[in-house]
Amino acid sequence: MKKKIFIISWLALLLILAVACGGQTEEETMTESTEAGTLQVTDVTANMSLPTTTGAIYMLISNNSDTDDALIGATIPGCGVVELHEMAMDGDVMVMRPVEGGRIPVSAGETVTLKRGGLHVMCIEKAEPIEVGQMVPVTLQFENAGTMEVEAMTIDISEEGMGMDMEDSEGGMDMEEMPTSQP
Ligand SMILES: [Cu+2]
Repeated sequence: MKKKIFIISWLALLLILAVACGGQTEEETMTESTEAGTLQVTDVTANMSLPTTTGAIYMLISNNSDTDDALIGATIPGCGVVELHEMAMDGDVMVMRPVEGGRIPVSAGETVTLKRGGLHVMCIEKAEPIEVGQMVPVTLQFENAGTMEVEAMTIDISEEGMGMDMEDSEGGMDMEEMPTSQP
Protein backbone atom coordinates (compact mmCIF):
# COMPACT_ATOMS: atom_id res chain seq x y z
CA MET A 1 0.00 0.00 0.00
CA LYS A 2 2.77 2.37 0.95
CA LYS A 3 4.58 1.56 -2.30
CA LYS A 4 1.47 2.40 -4.31
CA ILE A 5 1.17 5.83 -2.69
CA PHE A 6 4.84 6.40 -3.38
CA ILE A 7 4.36 5.61 -7.08
CA ILE A 8 1.30 7.85 -7.31
CA SER A 9 3.07 10.80 -5.72
CA TRP A 10 6.05 10.19 -7.98
CA LEU A 11 3.77 10.32 -11.01
CA ALA A 12 2.17 13.50 -9.69
CA LEU A 13 5.59 15.06 -9.29
CA LEU A 14 6.50 14.13 -12.85
CA LEU A 15 3.27 15.67 -14.08
CA ILE A 16 3.92 18.92 -12.17
CA LEU A 17 7.45 19.04 -13.58
CA ALA A 18 6.18 18.50 -17.11
CA VAL A 19 3.63 21.30 -16.76
CA ALA A 20 6.18 23.65 -15.18
CA CYS A 21 8.72 22.99 -17.90
CA GLY A 22 6.12 23.47 -20.60
CA GLY A 23 5.23 26.87 -19.20
CA GLN A 24 8.84 27.90 -18.98
CA THR A 25 9.54 27.05 -22.61
CA GLU A 26 6.69 29.28 -23.63
CA GLU A 27 8.02 32.19 -21.58
CA GLU A 28 11.48 31.75 -23.02
CA THR A 29 10.16 32.50 -26.49
CA MET A 30 10.96 36.20 -26.59
CA THR A 31 9.70 36.75 -30.09
CA GLU A 32 6.20 38.07 -29.98
CA SER A 33 4.16 37.19 -33.02
CA THR A 34 0.93 38.96 -33.79
CA GLU A 35 -1.25 38.34 -36.79
CA ALA A 36 -4.03 40.36 -38.37
CA GLY A 37 -5.40 38.47 -41.32
CA THR A 38 -2.26 37.23 -43.00
CA LEU A 39 0.01 40.02 -41.86
CA GLN A 40 2.54 38.93 -39.30
CA VAL A 41 4.54 41.30 -37.10
CA THR A 42 7.49 39.88 -35.17
CA ASP A 43 10.64 40.94 -33.32
CA VAL A 44 9.13 44.20 -32.10
CA THR A 45 11.67 46.20 -30.12
CA ALA A 46 11.64 49.71 -28.66
CA ASN A 47 14.63 52.04 -28.54
CA MET A 48 13.12 54.28 -25.89
CA SER A 49 15.37 53.96 -22.85
CA LEU A 50 17.55 57.01 -23.50
CA PRO A 51 16.86 60.27 -21.62
CA THR A 52 15.86 62.03 -24.84
CA THR A 53 12.53 63.26 -26.16
CA THR A 54 12.58 60.79 -29.06
CA GLY A 55 12.62 57.05 -29.57
CA ALA A 56 12.07 54.42 -32.23
CA ILE A 57 10.30 51.11 -32.71
CA TYR A 58 11.69 48.34 -34.90
CA MET A 59 10.04 45.15 -36.20
CA LEU A 60 9.65 42.64 -38.99
CA ILE A 61 6.43 42.81 -41.03
CA SER A 62 5.59 39.79 -43.18
CA ASN A 63 2.78 39.89 -45.69
CA ASN A 64 1.69 36.30 -46.30
CA SER A 65 -1.35 37.30 -48.34
CA ASP A 66 -1.92 37.92 -52.05
CA THR A 67 -2.75 41.57 -51.39
CA ASP A 68 -0.28 44.41 -51.14
CA ASP A 69 -0.49 46.30 -47.88
CA ALA A 70 1.29 49.19 -46.20
CA LEU A 71 2.01 50.45 -42.73
CA ILE A 72 0.43 53.90 -42.64
CA GLY A 73 0.69 54.90 -39.00
CA ALA A 74 1.06 53.95 -35.36
CA THR A 75 0.14 55.17 -31.91
CA ILE A 76 2.27 54.66 -28.81
CA PRO A 77 1.26 55.79 -25.32
CA GLY A 78 3.83 58.28 -24.05
CA CYS A 79 4.65 59.53 -27.54
CA GLY A 80 3.04 62.84 -28.48
CA VAL A 81 3.69 62.35 -32.18
CA VAL A 82 4.44 59.15 -34.09
CA GLU A 83 5.88 59.21 -37.62
CA LEU A 84 7.14 56.62 -40.08
CA HIS A 85 10.78 57.38 -40.87
CA GLU A 86 13.62 56.23 -43.06
CA MET A 87 17.34 56.93 -42.99
CA ALA A 88 18.85 58.47 -46.10
CA MET A 89 22.04 60.11 -47.25
CA ASP A 90 21.87 63.90 -47.63
CA GLY A 91 25.20 64.58 -49.29
CA ASP A 92 27.70 63.02 -46.91
CA VAL A 93 25.42 63.12 -43.91
CA MET A 94 22.96 60.43 -42.93
CA VAL A 95 19.65 61.94 -41.97
CA MET A 96 16.25 60.61 -41.12
CA ARG A 97 13.07 61.81 -42.70
CA PRO A 98 9.41 60.84 -42.96
CA VAL A 99 8.82 58.11 -45.56
CA GLU A 100 7.42 59.13 -48.92
CA GLY A 101 3.64 59.36 -48.89
CA GLY A 102 3.63 58.54 -45.17
CA ARG A 103 3.49 54.81 -45.86
CA ILE A 104 5.82 51.83 -45.70
CA PRO A 105 4.69 49.41 -48.42
CA VAL A 106 4.61 45.70 -47.55
CA SER A 107 3.99 43.94 -50.84
CA ALA A 108 2.25 40.58 -51.06
CA GLY A 109 4.59 37.79 -50.04
CA GLU A 110 7.27 40.17 -48.81
CA THR A 111 8.89 40.87 -45.45
CA VAL A 112 9.91 44.42 -44.59
CA THR A 113 12.47 45.06 -41.87
CA LEU A 114 12.26 48.12 -39.65
CA LYS A 115 15.61 48.40 -37.92
CA ARG A 116 18.18 50.78 -36.51
CA GLY A 117 19.76 52.77 -39.32
CA GLY A 118 16.86 52.04 -41.66
CA LEU A 119 13.09 52.26 -41.65
CA HIS A 120 11.60 52.87 -38.21
CA VAL A 121 8.53 54.03 -36.35
CA MET A 122 9.57 57.32 -34.77
CA CYS A 123 8.41 58.38 -31.34
CA ILE A 124 8.47 62.17 -31.01
CA GLU A 125 7.65 64.14 -27.86
CA LYS A 126 8.46 61.14 -25.69
CA ALA A 127 7.08 61.81 -22.22
CA GLU A 128 9.75 59.86 -20.33
CA PRO A 129 12.39 57.19 -20.88
CA ILE A 130 11.15 53.60 -20.74
CA GLU A 131 13.09 51.13 -18.62
CA VAL A 132 14.98 48.42 -20.49
CA GLY A 133 12.97 45.20 -20.45
CA GLN A 134 9.62 46.98 -20.19
CA MET A 135 6.96 46.20 -22.80
CA VAL A 136 5.55 49.12 -24.79
CA PRO A 137 2.11 48.70 -26.38
CA VAL A 138 2.09 49.80 -30.01
CA THR A 139 -0.99 50.11 -32.22
CA LEU A 140 -0.10 49.73 -35.88
CA GLN A 141 -2.33 50.95 -38.70
CA PHE A 142 -2.27 49.10 -42.00
CA GLU A 143 -3.94 50.17 -45.21
CA ASN A 144 -5.75 46.86 -45.74
CA ALA A 145 -5.35 44.80 -42.57
CA GLY A 146 -6.53 47.65 -40.33
CA THR A 147 -5.18 48.10 -36.83
CA MET A 148 -2.96 45.63 -35.02
CA GLU A 149 -1.86 45.66 -31.39
CA VAL A 150 1.72 44.59 -30.73
CA GLU A 151 4.07 44.84 -27.78
CA ALA A 152 7.60 46.16 -28.14
CA MET A 153 10.35 45.01 -25.79
CA THR A 154 12.47 47.95 -24.65
CA ILE A 155 16.07 47.21 -25.53
CA ASP A 156 19.37 48.67 -24.39
CA ILE A 157 20.61 50.21 -27.61
CA SER A 158 24.16 50.58 -26.27
CA GLU A 159 24.37 46.81 -25.86
CA GLU A 160 23.24 46.17 -29.41
CA GLY A 161 26.11 45.17 -31.66
CA MET A 162 26.68 47.89 -34.19
CA GLY A 163 28.59 45.43 -36.35
CA MET A 164 25.40 43.72 -37.42
CA ASP A 165 23.82 47.00 -38.49
CA MET A 166 26.89 47.98 -40.47
CA GLU A 167 26.91 44.71 -42.36
CA ASP A 168 23.25 45.06 -43.16
CA SER A 169 23.29 48.71 -44.16
CA GLU A 170 23.11 49.46 -47.82
CA GLY A 171 26.32 50.47 -49.56
CA GLY A 172 28.36 49.97 -46.40
CA MET A 173 27.57 53.40 -45.04
CA ASP A 174 29.63 54.61 -42.12
CA MET A 175 27.19 54.44 -39.24
CA GLU A 176 29.54 56.32 -36.95
CA GLU A 177 28.71 59.53 -38.79
CA MET A 178 25.21 59.29 -37.43
CA PRO A 179 24.58 61.68 -34.53
CA THR A 180 24.13 59.51 -31.44
CA SER A 181 20.80 61.07 -30.59
CA GLN A 182 19.28 59.63 -33.74
CA PRO A 183 17.94 56.11 -33.63
CU1 LIG B 1 13.23 58.88 -37.03
